[in-house]
Amino acid sequence: MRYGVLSDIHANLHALDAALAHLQRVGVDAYLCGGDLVGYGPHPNECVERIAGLNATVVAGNHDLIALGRLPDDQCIRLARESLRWTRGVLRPDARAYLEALPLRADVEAGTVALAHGSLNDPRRYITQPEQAREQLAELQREAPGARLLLLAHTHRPMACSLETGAPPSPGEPLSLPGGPWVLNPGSVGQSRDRTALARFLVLDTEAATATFFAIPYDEEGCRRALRAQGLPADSMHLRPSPLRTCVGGARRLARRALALARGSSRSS
Ligand SMILES: [Mn+2]
Repeated sequence: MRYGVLSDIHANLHALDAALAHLQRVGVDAYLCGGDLVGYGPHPNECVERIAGLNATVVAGNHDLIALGRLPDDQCIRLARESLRWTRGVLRPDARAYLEALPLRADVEAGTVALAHGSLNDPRRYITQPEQAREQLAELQREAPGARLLLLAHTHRPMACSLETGAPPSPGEPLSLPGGPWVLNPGSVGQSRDRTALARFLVLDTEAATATFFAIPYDEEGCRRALRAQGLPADSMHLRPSPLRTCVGGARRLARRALALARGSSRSS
């Protein structure tokens, strides 16, 4: 089976339609969605309707749960809180009912592929580091020994990590998934956190055992116009890395590397 894997759509219909058109061109048999259909963007009802129309296997994301009032919004940045308040006000009963019915976790292909939003047991947890991904794989193998793939979302950053490798995936090139298990994260369709706004998603081919990541441009101006028309901040669809955030992130990475080096040398001494 060839699956189109989408997540973190965040009510960005312009990005979602570009992603779906691309997936239709490359050809997929079914769709998987890792949640966060709503929040930040101007088209929550339309995005829910699109995903519902795909007959996709979908799990709930933290933004979906906050929009439904099933999770508190105290861990959100102000932009997210305000946009979720707006989302709650405009969500139609049919879209709400669709989101209400979403599970936190789904298994496909006879339990060989697991799908969750943040981590296996917590839609709010960020799995950003290879070591965290490997802990998730160990947990997955304990509870579902037949599982070969864990599809996660939430970080808005693409990830392909196995027990042996954690190299960032290059868009457009099929990555072969020998052995396994693997954690894959397609990145976000509707809210880039990179320098440029791109819709990210992937194609998972379970017969060929490959994953192909995509990062494509879309009509971001159209999305900005729609945000303005709703009185929402026009940059909600693109959280650029701030110099401060980049700096803090860089310092954290350096500290982690130093710690790993120190551990390595203490083991060898
Ligand atoms: Mn998200």
